[in-house]
Amino acid sequence: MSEFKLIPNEENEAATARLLETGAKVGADAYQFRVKNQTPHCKFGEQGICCRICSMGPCRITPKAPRGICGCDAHGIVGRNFLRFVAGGAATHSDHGRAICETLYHASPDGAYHVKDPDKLIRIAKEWGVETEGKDIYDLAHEIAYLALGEYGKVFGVQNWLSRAEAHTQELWKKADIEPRAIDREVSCSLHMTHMGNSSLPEALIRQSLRTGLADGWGGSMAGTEFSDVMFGTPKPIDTTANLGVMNAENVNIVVHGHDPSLSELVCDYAEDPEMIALAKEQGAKGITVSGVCCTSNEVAMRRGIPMAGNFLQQENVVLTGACEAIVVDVQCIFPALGPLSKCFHTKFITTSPICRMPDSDYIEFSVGTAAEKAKQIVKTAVLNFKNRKPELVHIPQLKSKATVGYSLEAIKKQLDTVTNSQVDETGTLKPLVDCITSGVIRGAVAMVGCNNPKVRPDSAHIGLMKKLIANDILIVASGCSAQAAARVGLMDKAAKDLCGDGLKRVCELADIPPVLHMGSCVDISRMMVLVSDLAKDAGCHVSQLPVVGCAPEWMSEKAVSIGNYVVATGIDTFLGVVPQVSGSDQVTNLLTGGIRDWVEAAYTFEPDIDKLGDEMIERIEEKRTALGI
Ligand code: MSK
Repeated sequence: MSEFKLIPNEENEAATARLLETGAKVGADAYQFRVKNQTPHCKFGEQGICCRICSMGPCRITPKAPRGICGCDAHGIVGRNFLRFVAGGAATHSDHGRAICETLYHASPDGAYHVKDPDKLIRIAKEWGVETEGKDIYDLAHEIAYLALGEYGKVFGVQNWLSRAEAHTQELWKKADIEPRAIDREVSCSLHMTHMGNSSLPEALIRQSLRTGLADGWGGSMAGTEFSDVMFGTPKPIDTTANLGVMNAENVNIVVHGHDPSLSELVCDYAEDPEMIALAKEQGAKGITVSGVCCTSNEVAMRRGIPMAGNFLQQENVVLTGACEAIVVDVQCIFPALGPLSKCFHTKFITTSPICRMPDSDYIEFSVGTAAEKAKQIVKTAVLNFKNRKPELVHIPQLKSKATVGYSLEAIKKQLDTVTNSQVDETGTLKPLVDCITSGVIRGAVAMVGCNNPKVRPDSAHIGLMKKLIANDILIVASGCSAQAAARVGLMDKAAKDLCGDGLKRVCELADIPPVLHMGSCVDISRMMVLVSDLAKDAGCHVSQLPVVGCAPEWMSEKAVSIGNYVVATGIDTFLGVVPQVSGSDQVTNLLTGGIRDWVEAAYTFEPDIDKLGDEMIERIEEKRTALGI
């Protein structure tokens, strides 16, 4: 019998309940109460059959009113709403990627941002046909950043990174006419297509949804990932800890939250500055602890081992500990509730981006030119706030797990090379993984991604599915809040191999890896796209033939649907535990769950019963193995 134990979800829930008691003392609101006020949800909205695209309406589709005032039916309305949802997600990820490119454009040896992985920069330059010989690395960085920014508005042609895909995938994209052109063009075209009086044909709307998703995954998100690696270092395995117990009652606690590592990297730097630590001691603290929430947390955990306090639905909990001096946010997935909540405590809620302005926050605008000085100001603000803490409100749940994170594609290949002792070139190989899958030691792999959603018991679907999959010898790569769910309970502890089937356990031991590999933040799902493409190349088959599926069991954001679209469009069957708002149209639903298979050789499965969702994923993986004859 295994000795290793995960933190049971009940303990996490008990910790939340205890924190809500503190909240009640100070009159704090929390999402659990707001959910009650918002349910039951509007049925028209849930089914996607409410149209607010022009002001003749809003129009809602009912049996008595099957068409809106313009004559659009349920299928057109649902399809348009879905495409707008995807465009929102693609715009958001891609704008994050653009900000990273701009930061790289301003990197300099004596500035706040540097080129930490010059080899990766040179590899990308060669991939893009840019001469590297004899060039200063910063000149090259600026040249590549400029070209990358051009990908957002390129006049002709398709996204540069598409050439990374397996040849058959590229052919499918061309044939289906879904190769993404300029990133901004796909978002803009989606808004154009869905304007009153344009497309209402489901097939055209879903085709553009896939194309826009691809502009994100193989465009904007990939830029975000690749150039973050160039500036902040390509992640490699590193030990850290996760769950609320990483906050330290004796220290100044700074929590970084959001997505863009440009801010959090510098906050981490200044939190280690001896001047700041001395100041913290003067205030009565023993030191400074930086921890993270959401994908900013993933970014700094992967590169620096900064502990992970929690995922999306933990963001209020970090304030409810009463021990958070500052929650510092950049962009995306930030509850506006943090403003009023922080006011119930001594916590400073510090917003930093013109993209994410919120009431009841202290706004310290962060930009490339002033980054160092603003990061120092933020850390100092947090440190000086320690004295305002109310000791009687401090309660940090003592829950903490060990985690090994930092499995970029490069790191995975390197780890495999170590096992086989093969001397491969700088780009490495996935052949040992192919061998494990072919022999059946590992049955397949699942990319677990996405958010929390109060429609699902927080983290229960992520954790339940991961436990089931690893017990069935299925390797997991995880990102975003799914990765944090795994880390919080211990699934990224190498000792979690004891929860695996015999085959996967053996692989974990040989390769010295945990069974759930942390591949990064939301934008880093682009890493997974290159991973499956390289896997298909090394296996000599198409991506859609691999025993690999994607899953977002608790997703909630527009970004998640954009991700789903590029994952599925890359040939990976994608399983969702929260049904998208498309059930009002059987035509759109049938396209997404079946029809698109004719274009991209993959489709969605929507299944809110998490046990069934797990069974269906395993079944799909086994079907693929049978089809391959392995
Ligand atoms: S943070 S998009 S809640 S994964 Fe990337 Fe988590 Fe979803 Fe935000």
